[in-house]
Amino acid sequence: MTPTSGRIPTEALVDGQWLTSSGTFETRDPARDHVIATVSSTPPELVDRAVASAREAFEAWRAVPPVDRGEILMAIAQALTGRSEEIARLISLDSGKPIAQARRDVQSAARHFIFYAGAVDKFGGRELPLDTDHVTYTRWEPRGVTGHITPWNSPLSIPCRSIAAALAMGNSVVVKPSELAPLPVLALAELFDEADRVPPGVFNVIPGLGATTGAALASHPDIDSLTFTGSVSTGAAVMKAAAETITPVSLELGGKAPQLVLDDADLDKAAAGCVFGIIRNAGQSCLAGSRILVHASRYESFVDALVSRFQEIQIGPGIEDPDMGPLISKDKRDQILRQLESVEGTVKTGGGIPDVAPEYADGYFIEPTIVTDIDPEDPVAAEELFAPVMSVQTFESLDDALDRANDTSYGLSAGVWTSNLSKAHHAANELRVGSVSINEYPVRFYNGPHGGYKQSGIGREQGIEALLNYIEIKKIGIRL
Ligand code: TXE
Repeated sequence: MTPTSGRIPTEALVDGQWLTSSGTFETRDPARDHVIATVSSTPPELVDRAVASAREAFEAWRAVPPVDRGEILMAIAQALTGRSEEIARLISLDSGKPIAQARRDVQSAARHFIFYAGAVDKFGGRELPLDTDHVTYTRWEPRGVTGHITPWNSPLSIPCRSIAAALAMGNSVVVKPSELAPLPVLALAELFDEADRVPPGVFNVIPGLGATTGAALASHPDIDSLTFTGSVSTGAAVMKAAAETITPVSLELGGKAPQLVLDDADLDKAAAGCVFGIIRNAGQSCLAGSRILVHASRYESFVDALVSRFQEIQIGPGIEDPDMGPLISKDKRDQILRQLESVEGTVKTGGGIPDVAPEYADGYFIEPTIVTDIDPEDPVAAEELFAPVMSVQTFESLDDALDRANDTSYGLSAGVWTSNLSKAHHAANELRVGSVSINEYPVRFYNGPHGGYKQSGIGREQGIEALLNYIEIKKIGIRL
């Protein structure tokens, strides 16, 4: 199957040139275990060139008037929208995402460009009232060369949210997409390459493996900021590398989102929302609602409702738009199956490999799984699995539910299901997470800040708040 009508770039884009490397890696279709493309693995010397070209281009880009930068970003949004179906198919094929969710990934990516295109001439420094003998003010200035290390689960919208913000503020970009689904960012690179008015070197893409290309970017001494989305352990490694040169980092890491189903919740809506919250992208989302906490009085009926919904979930290749596609890799699927075999709890439904059409028999599919009676310390209940696996536990009171919800090293997201406004607000205030969704899960909005408490990260991406990741603030005082 040809995922796009045009060329799929597989090389690095450095200083406006497509460059191959002798080393390569393969990216696979998770629904078939087929190689889709062989991609250049950018060696450290070429990472150096990419950073050097971004350094040189930065001087030209920062001098472009903000309103012109906005027009250029808007043109990228239009180019993305113009090729949205083709790119959505590429996302679905490379990451396994159902095509409807892949289309949404392209739409979100375009919206990030539109949002930051509109922000360029609306935000900046301020005058600070001091006295009549001075004029004092602040300026927002771009940081310089920004590095972006991005994941595969939303392989276009996650890179675009930080790339668009960085470019809007006048920074140049070097992005390393995940080796597990690098093609969508390479398609974006093609749009940048074709765009008018983007100086070469402003936008560079260096595909490659995390341990080599990623590590070379994270430890590069001439990077002025690093944005990373991925696992907690790799986030910690990136932060350590950045510490050597005091490079600021923005980290969006994992989650283990609780969903609190209170005794007054609409159980039907809560069951539908909890199911969507875990099967969306096959649970491979930092927002995945994997810890269901349900009031003891509703426990049995709620578990029954979840189980019957799980048994209706259609599983298949993303490109055929099922409810749920495959996991990203065979290793990951097999690791989850092993964890479910040894879980201290009851597997109510799922726990195995589903039946799929024979041509997809080698795909990395897994059944959506519910585990009850689980030890809260069991890794299935406590750790981010990045799979369509939920645990269901009970609570007796709202305070009990909030204590359990907060009893984790993660703090990215939580859901609350209730018909009581006071309880909803109380829960929203007490949950130690970066985003709370009430009576829908997850409530997603591209224009609000996204990030986590505790080990779920540092800083926020998206929205106006994210602009602070991509500026230095200078204060200036003048004696009159
Ligand atoms: O993540 P990694 P992986 C979580 C999720 C998932 C787990 C592993 O739990 O199961 O992480 O996924 C690059 N220096 N999330 O292996 O390793 C790598 O090439 C610099 C949560 O994909 O964190 C890729 O581009 N870079 C999540 C990126 O880091 C390195 C999204 C992420 O890879 C590197 C994805 C290194 N030493 C996974 N090693 C979310 N928050 O949404 C790897 N990389």
